[in-house]
Amino acid sequence: MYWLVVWTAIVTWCEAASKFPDGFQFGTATSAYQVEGGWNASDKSPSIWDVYIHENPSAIADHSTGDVACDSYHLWKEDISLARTLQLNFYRFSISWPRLLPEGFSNNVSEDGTRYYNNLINGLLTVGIEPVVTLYHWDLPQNLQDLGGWTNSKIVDWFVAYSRVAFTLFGDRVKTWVTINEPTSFCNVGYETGILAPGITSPGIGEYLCAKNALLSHAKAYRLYEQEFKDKYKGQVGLTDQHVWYEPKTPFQEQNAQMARELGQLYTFPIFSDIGGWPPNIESIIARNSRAEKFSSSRLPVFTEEEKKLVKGSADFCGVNYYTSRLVEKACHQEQKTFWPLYGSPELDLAFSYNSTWLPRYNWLASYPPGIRRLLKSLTERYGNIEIKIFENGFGTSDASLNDTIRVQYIRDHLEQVLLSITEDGVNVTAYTAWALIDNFEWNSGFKPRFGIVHVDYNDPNLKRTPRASAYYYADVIKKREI
Ligand code: GBH
Repeated sequence: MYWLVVWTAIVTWCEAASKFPDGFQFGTATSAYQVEGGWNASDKSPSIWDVYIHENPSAIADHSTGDVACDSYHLWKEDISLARTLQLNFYRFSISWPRLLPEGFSNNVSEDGTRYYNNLINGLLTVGIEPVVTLYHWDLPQNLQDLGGWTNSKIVDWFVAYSRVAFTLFGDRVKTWVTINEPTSFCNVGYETGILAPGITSPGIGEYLCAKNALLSHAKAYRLYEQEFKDKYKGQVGLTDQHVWYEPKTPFQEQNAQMARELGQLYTFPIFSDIGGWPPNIESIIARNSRAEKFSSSRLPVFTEEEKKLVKGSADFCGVNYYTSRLVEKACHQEQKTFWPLYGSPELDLAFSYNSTWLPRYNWLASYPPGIRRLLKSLTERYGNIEIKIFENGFGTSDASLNDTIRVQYIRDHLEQVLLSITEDGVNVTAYTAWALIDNFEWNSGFKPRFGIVHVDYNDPNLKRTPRASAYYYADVIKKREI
């Protein structure tokens, strides 16, 4: 009898330990430029990606473009039926700003763009899948870039006007809005190093102008929803950023690792900290560097008290895109024209690398599942019991095969750590998103990296989609709600 009780307890405990809590949501993601194609369909105007890629074909590894990509502009029904086969709880996609607003401004709303996103949203809802909509996943209307894009503070008004159109048109059905995807990435590669569209090289300046404007744009869109839509529609609005977990390369580098984590909070601290504004030690280091370089004021634009208040608390959840971790050490004053969160910070004079045991590795992506748990724990320790949604996690391979055991393992191992965050660390994480639903255009790496749990045959004129082993695995996780 006694043993029976113990046995039952163990079995129940094991079940509980491997089960995701009720309400935990599983999804997959894509973004407009990476899958849609239809770059000049109907009245759509060019985005910065259309222009950048047509003018700089050699900036892309395989000289490909997103002109057609996965042609989801025409094949959206197939994407929905894949999402349905997998029984996803949600599908995260992004709206192409210049498809919805061909002039970038809200004076002219495209009928074709409206129809396209209505079809997608309604199609998903019909098969019981929640649409999660990102407003900005890097495809700015080119005419707004001609006016300075994210470095012009007017972008705040333009973005809020765009958000208003989207909330008005789709808010009755879309309950989860992601304002901006990975400001850490696009402000750096777009306006600092210039390695991705719009290709502006402005070291130490461009990224920070973009950073402040992106935060204000997000916050004002959040406040707009809060004031005019929330009562009616009861949705959630937040931002999702790329998070890299930083560990010290040697025990002596602990402080440097902490500084890297601090810089990694550039977009999170202003929203979730009690005091608001930039992380104070980062703000003072940049001010000090700027003075040493003889600038008359800090290269990092300050927040007024009013702006701090606007941004502080402007999110219903904290979106986390996690792929990889890095080891941190002090650098020797190297000139860097690389993507900061992955390769090093010239501002802090830090160099990043990976541990050789973090396998598998593909390009910049070294798999380190414990990193996601440590990251989630540190966010929770820092900001309290905030709701966290993992809006991207995935692995790229150059191997296009359907039997993607590497990806199955990657997803399984990361899900395991997410579950431990919930059961052991008490982290309030409520969603997991596999990047990506389908293979797609991987920015400057072109079509070579395969991130899809579903294979896309780019040689087939119909761009045939075929689920990989990882898709079947993920569908099974969703069905059983356990790993
Ligand atoms: C995310 O970026 C994006 O949100 C998504 O669109 C993308 O497809 C996905 O992850 C997979 O990459 O490293 O110097 O060659 C993650 C961060 C930013 C990593 C761009 C690759 C390319 C510049 N990515 N970066 S570099």
